[in-house]
Parts: sequence; C-alpha cells; structure tokens
Amino acid sequence: MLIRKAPIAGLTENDVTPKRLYMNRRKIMAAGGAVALTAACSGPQPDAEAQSAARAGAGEPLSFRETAYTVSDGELTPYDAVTGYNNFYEFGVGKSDPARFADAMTTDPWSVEISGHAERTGVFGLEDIIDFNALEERIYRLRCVEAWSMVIPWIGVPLSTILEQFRPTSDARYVAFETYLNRDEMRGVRFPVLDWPYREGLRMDEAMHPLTIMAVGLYGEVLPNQNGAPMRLVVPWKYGFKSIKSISRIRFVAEEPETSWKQSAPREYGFYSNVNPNRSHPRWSQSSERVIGAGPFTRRDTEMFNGYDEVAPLYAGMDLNEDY
Ligand SMILES: Nc1nc2c(c(=O)[nH]1)N[C@H]1C(S)=C(S)[C@@H](COP(=O)(O)O)O[C@H]1N2
Ligand SMILES: [Mo]
Repeated sequence: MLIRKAPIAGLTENDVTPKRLYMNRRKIMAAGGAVALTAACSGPQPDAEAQSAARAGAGEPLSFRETAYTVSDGELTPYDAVTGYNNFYEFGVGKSDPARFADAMTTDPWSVEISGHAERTGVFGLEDIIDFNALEERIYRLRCVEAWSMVIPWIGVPLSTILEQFRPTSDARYVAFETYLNRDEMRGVRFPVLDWPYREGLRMDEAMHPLTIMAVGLYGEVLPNQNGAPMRLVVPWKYGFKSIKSISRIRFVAEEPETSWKQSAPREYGFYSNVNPNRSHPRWSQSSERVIGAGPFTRRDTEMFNGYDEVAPLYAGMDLNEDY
C-alpha cells in the first residue's frame, strides 16, 4: 500500500487513505455498490489526541464515515487538479497562485468569531465547533460560474450541526460568513480585486439544508490551504463562489448580507448563485461546463441546481432568472 507519510500514532493503516488506493476503492465502489465499501472502510475511531494531531497539517489523514451522499455521477477529479487549479483570490487571481502561495497562511491555531442573533456567541477554537469524530465524506460536484466543474471527495460535517450549537434565534434569517484576512500572509489582498475580507452568505434554510457541509478535508486528508483550510463551506447546488474558504467569522443576521462577488459585479453575480443553465452569465453561456482533469475538450451539460433537485422546494415561488 502506498503511504506518503508515516501514520500518526493512534491511526492504523486502515485509517490512512492514500490517493491511489482511494481511486481504486472508488472504482470498486462504482462496480460493486456503496454498501460493501462502507463495511470495508469503517475502522476504529481514533482518539481525540490523534484527531487533533491529524488536523495539524494539510495532507495528514483524517478518519471519516462513508455516507450515502455519493450523489454525483461523474468520475473523481484527479487530486492534482483539485489542489492545483483553484480560486482563492486572497493569494492571487491565477489558477495556480493558491497552490503556490497559500502555504503562507497560518491555520493552526484557528479561531472563529460567532456573533449576531444567537443565544451563544463568542470566539471559539476550530476543535470547539467541529466534532472531528463525526466527519463524513460527501462526493460533490463543485461548479464554478466560469463554467468548469470538478467532482471532489470532501470530508466534513453538515453545517447545521455547527450552527445549531449556537442556538440561533428567530431573528436569524441569514448566516453571513467571512474569510480570514491577513495582509502579511495573503499576497493577493494588496490588489482591490474584491472588497476584502471575502464575504458570503446563505439564507437560514439553505444553511441548514442537509446537503450543505463545512469541509475540513478532501481525498481523506486535511484540507490543503489552497482549498480553504482549515474549514470552508461546500454548497453543492450553487456556484462555487458561495463555498467560502478559511472561515473566521460567522454572523446570524436578519437581513440579506453583503457578499463579495455581488458587491463587485451585481449584474454578474447574485446572492442566490444557484446553478441555472438557462440564465447566462452576461459574458458567457452557462449551459455546459468544462470537466477539469478530463482533457481539454471534455464538457458536460450543466444541470439545474447542479443535479441536486432535492433543493428545488427551497426556491418554490422564486424566479431564479431574477433572483440569480
Ligand atoms: N475566501 C475565498 N473563498 C473562495 C474564493 C476566493 O477567492 N476566496 N473563490 C471561490 C470560487 S470562485 C470557487 S469556484 C471556489 C473554488 O474552490 P476550490 O479551489 O477548492 O476548487 O472557492 C470559492 N471560495
Ligand atoms: Mo468560481
């Protein structure tokens, strides 16, 4: 078996998920169904010490449960594309800038400020708000509004399990998120491409939807910085830009919050950012998407809600050409 790094004390070989093996297991799963895989992969839960060690560095292995959310039909995007072709403008606007420069970001220790309409607020450590013994894998397609997409095995927890801990009040109709901002560590924020810090938001029901996760890993490992370590949203039925990286602030608010992309170009990027193949971006079509990692000419038709039809009731009565 292929192990790049020595296993961490407390983790057995079974907990380590090298990428090649991962890929092979995925192929077996495609052939043999998910049930057998779940049995083959459920290992012992490592203790808390091993868990905090495991999250100490990008690329260290994480333990997680397989879940039924292997809802995407596509092949997994190769690891090198997932971690080498990124949007993280705080480190530059080039696709390879995040992989080159995001290592400068300090992600441990990490604290998150929780404020607004909730009974419990304050500053919390990453381990206080995420249960590293309850991680699950979700294979989701992330689609950028630039009309490309990737299929990524994310590791994380439902966002609802995080938000519930703070007991939001009935005034909390939206949740606003902010990315960490450090001018010494982020070479891209010298340029006013966006109004920093990067901001995003969800309506409360979108945030609490079981498909919405806070990811802490991918491909069985702690998130690399370029993918938004130590925690980032993944909202699979929306444009990738809703999936805000390296979150350091969460606010429960009554009004629709400002979001960075909408603020920078309101005609191009809306608050809802739902994948809607019928609504073109003003400068290009959204009807099909380039499949990253699959060769330059491989495209697929873009699906409404990225194929996650179960979210349609959230938008009943809204015109998604208007509320884009
Ligand atoms: N803080 C922050 N979060 C961000 C971005 C960013 O520039 N800064 N880019 C967004 C966009 S446009 C996309 S498509 C996804 C890309 O995620 P990935 O690099 O992990 O594939 O991150 C989103 N989250
Ligand atoms: Mo994007």
